[in-house]
Amino acid sequence: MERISIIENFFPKNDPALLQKAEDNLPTLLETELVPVSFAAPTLAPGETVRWDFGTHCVGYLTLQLSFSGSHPDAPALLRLRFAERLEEFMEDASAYHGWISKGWIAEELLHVDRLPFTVSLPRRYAFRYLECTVIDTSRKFRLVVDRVWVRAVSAVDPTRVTPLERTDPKLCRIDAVAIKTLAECMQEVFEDGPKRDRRLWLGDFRLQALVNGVTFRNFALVKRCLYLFAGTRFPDDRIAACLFTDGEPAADDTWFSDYALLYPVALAEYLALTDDSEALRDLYDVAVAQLDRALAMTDADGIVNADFVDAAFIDWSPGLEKTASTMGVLLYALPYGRVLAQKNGDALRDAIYAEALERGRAAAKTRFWDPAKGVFVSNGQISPASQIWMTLGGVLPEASAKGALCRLLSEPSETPLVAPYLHHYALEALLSVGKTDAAMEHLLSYWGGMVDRGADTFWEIWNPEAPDASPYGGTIVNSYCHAWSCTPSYFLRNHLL
Ligand code: RAM
Repeated sequence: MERISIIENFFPKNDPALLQKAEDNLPTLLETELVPVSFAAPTLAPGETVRWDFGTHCVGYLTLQLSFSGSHPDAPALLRLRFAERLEEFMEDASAYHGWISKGWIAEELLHVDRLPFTVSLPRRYAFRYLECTVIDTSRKFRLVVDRVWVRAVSAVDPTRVTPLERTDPKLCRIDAVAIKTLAECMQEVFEDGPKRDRRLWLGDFRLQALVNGVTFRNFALVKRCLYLFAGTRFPDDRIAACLFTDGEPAADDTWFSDYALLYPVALAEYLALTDDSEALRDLYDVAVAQLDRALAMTDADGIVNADFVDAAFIDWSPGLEKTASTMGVLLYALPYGRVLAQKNGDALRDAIYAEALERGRAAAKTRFWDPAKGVFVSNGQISPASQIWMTLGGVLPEASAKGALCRLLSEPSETPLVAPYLHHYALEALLSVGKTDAAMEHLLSYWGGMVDRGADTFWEIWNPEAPDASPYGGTIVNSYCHAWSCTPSYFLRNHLL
């Protein structure tokens, strides 16, 4: 399911004052030295392989201290290094990957070491727990000795600073710990979506990370930095990009996701609720409401989001998903946050416009999507869990009526099942919004608990228990196994469920 946006001659609109404030909130990364759990300096002949387990997921820079045994080396040592977040990844064959995102994400290196003894520090940052080293060749005269291996691990936060959950089901404690570790690994100079890939600031992921951060690390400077980055480099017409490149000069990607853009005012309102940062309200208000204003301008005569807006929505990686109802739901979900911002900023006119749009939009959505005979929301002929989730979150029906459709669709097999933990987050949020606390807890235990049962140290980018080997990219070798949008169990457990 390719999803590539290329806009010729795309020049983001940069606001130096906003970018400077983002820069002022750049975190200093904490560094920790990590070594494999057990290590006995191996002597390796050509063709031999050794694997090390660092015992925990690491994001950082690898150093190998190498020497030799035998005669003086008369040729380079040629090594292949492979990094894996899960042990299963070593079963993958890089040459068999022909997907639509770059092979450059495959975590492998071919290394020539011309002089021995030598200490090699890799310049690239890796995300992994396991490391494999294969000696492809030395020469007849010598063998390679690995004297020491270590990682300079980096993160903006220290996960041990968050008080672990106690006095509750051990499985829930484990899920919470894995979620916190996932978030910590993704908290670098920005909230990255995944430290293996794409290693950048994605808006949909960011909103969820900020939620979890609010009940764990409470690193609001990093949230502020990211809010300013999104506003500081945007589309020339003020749309907020779906993601930003922040390694180097910040630059908006030429990709716009209509649903992600709507989450910007949501994230800003949530940030302000926790910090009361009046400077941020002043600086970011116009950009935030511009996202809602554009969405409203892209509705049809009935007030339903138009086809262009729907085409630009992400919602989930579920192939074949019809997204009109879901995208409309995101708009209805975001409007009340827009009202909060307008009220905080004394913008009575906008508050009234959003209130009216909300009322009209909910009524239109009910007429367009709700099928009273079937008791479900139908989006252009398709019945999907995603539509039920977002229509529920959009408040289209009163709680009691929305509940049935939502619960049924989440428990029955579907042709368009939820794929990414991102949409599972909103499934949980929807269940809680209609008072289905037990169902939310069950869902959390079975979905995120399912990853824990399969040995997850950090939560994954993609997990569909019905199709465990699925990848939206055309190969699991580029899937990320420490992915920001999957870290929200801690938010639910710490804020709602326990
Ligand atoms: C991928 C990343 C990111 C997500 C987008 C939609 O490239 O996994 O997390 O937000 O897709």
